[in-house]
Amino acid sequence: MKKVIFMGQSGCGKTTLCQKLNEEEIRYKKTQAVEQYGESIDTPGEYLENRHFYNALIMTAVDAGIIALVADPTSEYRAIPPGFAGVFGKKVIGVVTKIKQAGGEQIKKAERQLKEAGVSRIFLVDTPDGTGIGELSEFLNRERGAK
Ligand SMILES: Nc1nc2c(ncn2[C@@H]2O[C@H](COP(=O)(O)OP(=O)(O)OP(=O)(O)O)[C@@H](O)[C@H]2O)c(=O)[nH]1
Ligand SMILES: [Mg+2]
Repeated sequence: MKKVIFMGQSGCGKTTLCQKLNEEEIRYKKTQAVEQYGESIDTPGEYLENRHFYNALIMTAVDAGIIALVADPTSEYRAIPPGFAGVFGKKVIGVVTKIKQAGGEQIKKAERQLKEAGVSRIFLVDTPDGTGIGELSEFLNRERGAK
């Protein structure tokens, strides 16, 4: 089974995604360290916000088959640098969260950021109510089944 690792700025929705995909109750909890949720790996937002932690992210990603870069369209802060997907040498997808909260322009901007980071495809979700989660989940299950 390939694991998926989620990376993105604090509050972008990584833990919520891990809980939803693992069919757990959604409970807010600030992520302090790398955590496993079934086949998902959750990372603290600080790992992406502080370049000193990039190596920790890259080392943690060794255990994963797929990288998911998560972008919060409601935030002006841009944590994912252009070309970031290239450092992993693995399949990298993008996830835009909070699409029910965000405006159309904000969503477009988040998608642009992910494209500039080099992701191969983008999923639009609103995790708590499940919008877009079925598609993401099916994609991940298919990828995980593949060798
Ligand atoms: N409306 C909406 N709220 C969301 C969504 N995803 C996450 N949230 C909310 O955003 C807040 C932060 O979500 P988390 O999943 O804890 O964020 P995180 O990326 O794990 O943050 P760190 O652990 O700090 O790195 C929580 O209150 C979530 O309920 C979404 O898709 N839509
Ligand atoms: Mg978290």
